[in-house]
Amino acid sequence: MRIFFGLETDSDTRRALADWRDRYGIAAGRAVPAANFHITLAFIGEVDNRRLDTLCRAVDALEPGPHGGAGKILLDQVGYWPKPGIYWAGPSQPAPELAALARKLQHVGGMVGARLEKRPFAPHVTLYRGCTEPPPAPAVLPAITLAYAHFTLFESQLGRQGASYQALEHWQLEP
Ligand code: 3AM
Repeated sequence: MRIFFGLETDSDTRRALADWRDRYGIAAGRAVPAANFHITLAFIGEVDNRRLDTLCRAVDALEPGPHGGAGKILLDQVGYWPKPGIYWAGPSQPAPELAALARKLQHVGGMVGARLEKRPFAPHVTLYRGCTEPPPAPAVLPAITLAYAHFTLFESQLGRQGASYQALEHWQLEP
């Protein structure tokens, strides 16, 4: 199975992002279904059940402190990355706690064979895929707060309708 760690979005955040996208964030590409909105922390890739179990137990064994705490990030900017062809919403301010968590999860992923991500962590919610042209600058930027109190291990299933994500396991973050 194909897996990654990420932050889920709650229904209010999903709705706010979808509303902003409908009004201001139009792009020539495939709109990601709001149910799929998430922030990837660490992409792991293909694992079998044994590696999945090893990975989960290694995350369990992380000290509670280093998981960092629950927090919030303000999604107040948008961007376009031509190589993956995605248009996204993300924070304009650095999110050091989240970056530390992402690094830790990437490191744990390395134990089951995941490739280490060389690019710096850039938290983002993908709004459109398959954008071959830069989207027009929006008239109004988003200002949407995503609060998080846990992180999630997702399975990504690729179907005819595109990807769908199943939450396999959650880990709480300190309040
Ligand atoms: O969070 P976003 O939408 O940017 O593009 C995939 C998606 O990113 C990315 O992992 C997230 C959940 O599927 N992804 C897919 N394959 C990848 C790979 N080989 C990858 N990220 C890094 N390396």
